[in-house]
This record gives sequence, structure tokens and C-alpha cells, in this order.
Amino acid sequence: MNPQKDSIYANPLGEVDSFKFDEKVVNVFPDMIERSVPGYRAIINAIGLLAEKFYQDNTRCYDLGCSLGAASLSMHHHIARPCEIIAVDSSAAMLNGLQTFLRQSDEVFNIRVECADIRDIAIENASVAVVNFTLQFLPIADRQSFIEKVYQGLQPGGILILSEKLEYDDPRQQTLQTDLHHLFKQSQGYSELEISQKRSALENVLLTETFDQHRARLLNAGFSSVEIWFQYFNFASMIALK
Ligand code: GEK
Repeated sequence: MNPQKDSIYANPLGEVDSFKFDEKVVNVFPDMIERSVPGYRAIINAIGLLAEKFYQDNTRCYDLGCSLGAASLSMHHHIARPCEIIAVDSSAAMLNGLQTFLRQSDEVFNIRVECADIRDIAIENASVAVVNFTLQFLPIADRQSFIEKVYQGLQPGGILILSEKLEYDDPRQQTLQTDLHHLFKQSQGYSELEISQKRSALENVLLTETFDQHRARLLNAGFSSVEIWFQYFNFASMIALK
């Protein structure tokens, strides 16, 4: 797969369909996510560092909603000893992209790829769980039971790294952060049309919550400590400790 420049929303579309992680998106995904999610690269690098610190021998790392496996690859490169990384995504197109990359690489990866809905899989014997910009795509009603399953699947001392686009209770802050993200996308070369058509495509697909809502859910599930370790405008990454 040759990563291409994202121009999916560059031309006027009469009707903007709901966003889907299909083949068209897969081909441009690395470019799309880097130019759309402020701090994405820094978060991916830090996931590797956190995995290195929290990985316990003979346990597993889970990358839930792995897309093309950027977080799995970062964990693989930082945990410089045998480990089992399970990369899960429900998009067959994404996983084809990841599998093609793994097959074509000269390196041997201990990444097991699973095409499944993260709500349906078993999570067992984990020391590191990564949910990097994926929870936001689950219906809100399904989030508590999913987070509880992650908590139950973690070993004592385990970590969940949860990254999300955030929403704000204060309308002024909500407007400001939305505008700042808009400016970020402009600075990355996206046009007004691209930004607005993408926003329409994500409506009712990407459902944001406040940090307080995430924190309350994580504590409710049993995590003993929840903090934001990184934030760039309305994109944040949290660590939840078991
Ligand atoms: C990264 N973590 O590069 N079950 C499994 N996968 C799902 C589900 C579900 N129910 N819903 C959505 N997905 C990655 C980036 S992208 C974020 C994650 C973004 C998958 C979906 O197919 C897509 O691959 C991923 O979650 C979200 O670190 O595009 O904004």
C-alpha cells in the first residue's frame, strides 16, 4: 500500500455520506490522521514509551481499534523483548492494509491481527490496553460495559491509554476549541470545504464527551487513577491505572 494524500472531501459532494473506514479511507489514512488529529505522532510515540514502562512479562498488549497498527508498531519497537500484541479492528479494509505491511516488512512482528468488533472480543491477561481515538466511535450506551471489560482484562498494575476528541460543558470553550482545531486543519492544508464536508460526514458517527464524563466512567469501572497526560486543543490522551 502506498500512502496517499487525503483529498476525499476536496471536491463538492452533493450529499455527504456518513464517514466509513473503507478502502478509500485506508489508502489515505496515515496522511488523514496526522493532518486531522493534533499531536497524533507524539501520542503514538508516547504509547511506545508507556508500553515499555508498563508491560509485564508473559502478558498481552491490546490495540483496540488499531486501524493500520501505528500504536501496535510503536509498542513492538519499544518493548524490546518477546511480547504478544493483539491488534483489533472491525474494518476489514484497515486490517488488510496492516497485514500487507506486516507481510512485506523484513522485520518479524509479534502482532496478532483480529478482525472483530471491540465490543465482542475477550480481553485477557493484559498489562497494556490502548484505545487510541476509537471509543468515540462506539454508541455512548455501549461505552461503560466496554471500559469495564478492559478493566477486568488488565492485570493489577496494568494501564489503559485512552485518547479521545473532547467536548466542553462551557459553550465558549467548546466554540474556542472547535475553532482552534479548525485552524489546525487549515494549517495542515485542508480547505474550508474539506473541513466542513468532513465535519458533516462525522456527525452522529464520532460522538464526543467531556473529560469529566470519561473520568467518571473509568473510575466507575474500577480504575484507581485517571489523568490526562497529553492534550493539544480538543484532542486528549488519558492514562487510567488499575
Ligand atoms: C491509531 N488507533 O492509528 N470495533 C473495532 N474497531 C472499530 C470499532 C468497533 N466497534 N468502531 C470503530 N473502529 C488508531 C486510530 S481510528 C481513529 C483509530 C480515527 C475502528 C475503525 O475501523 C478505525 O480503524 C478506528 O476504530 C478509529 O492509533 O480515524 O479518527
